[in-house]
Amino acid sequence: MQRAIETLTIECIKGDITEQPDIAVIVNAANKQLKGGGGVDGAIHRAAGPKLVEASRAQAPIEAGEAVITPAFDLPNDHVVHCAGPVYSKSQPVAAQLASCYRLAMQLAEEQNAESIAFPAISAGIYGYPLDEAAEIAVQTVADCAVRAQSIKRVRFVLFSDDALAAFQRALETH
Ligand code: AR6
Repeated sequence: MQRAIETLTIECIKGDITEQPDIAVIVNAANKQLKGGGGVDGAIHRAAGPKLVEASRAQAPIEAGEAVITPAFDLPNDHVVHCAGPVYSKSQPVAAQLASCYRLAMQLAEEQNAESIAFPAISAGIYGYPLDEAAEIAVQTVADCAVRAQSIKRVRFVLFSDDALAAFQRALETH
């Protein structure tokens, strides 16, 4: 499904973020050391080749909620934004860090004059963020960025499971 908010088209699809050749910037759910890992991070590093880890580690470490940008090397995209999402915690307020990942990724993509960006469900895998909460923050933050978006016209959430797709669709429908 997709929705238009201001000049942005925001869409949710089920798929693999390493297979989005029509998208300029893809976003990685990385860790603070930017050294590769499992989940979507592992898939992105495998598809991009070994130069990606050199380029990302050179900018490490980062804090939760921060992001850096590298070339995409062997991926069919121009750039990869690496975000360190927060580890979910009920006792600590980490929503602001998750929102910061989406906001900074949008900003870094704008600085490259990118027309499109694709996000996975940051923090909603190994880092344990409940899907509905993660989806709500993702959609809300991207929609907030729509007012000042200039180069970016398309935002694609690429979800790896039916559950994740359903959560993001609900968040986008009710926004
Ligand atoms: N395309 C799109 N989404 C994917 C893909 C893919 N190829 N593979 C997995 N997902 P996770 P996190 C989904 O665990 O929670 C790594 O080790 C997955 O189903 O990748 O932010 C890093 O190095 C889930 O919905 O990221 C960090 O140490 C979502 O992507 C840590 O995991 C995010 O799951 C980050 O954990």
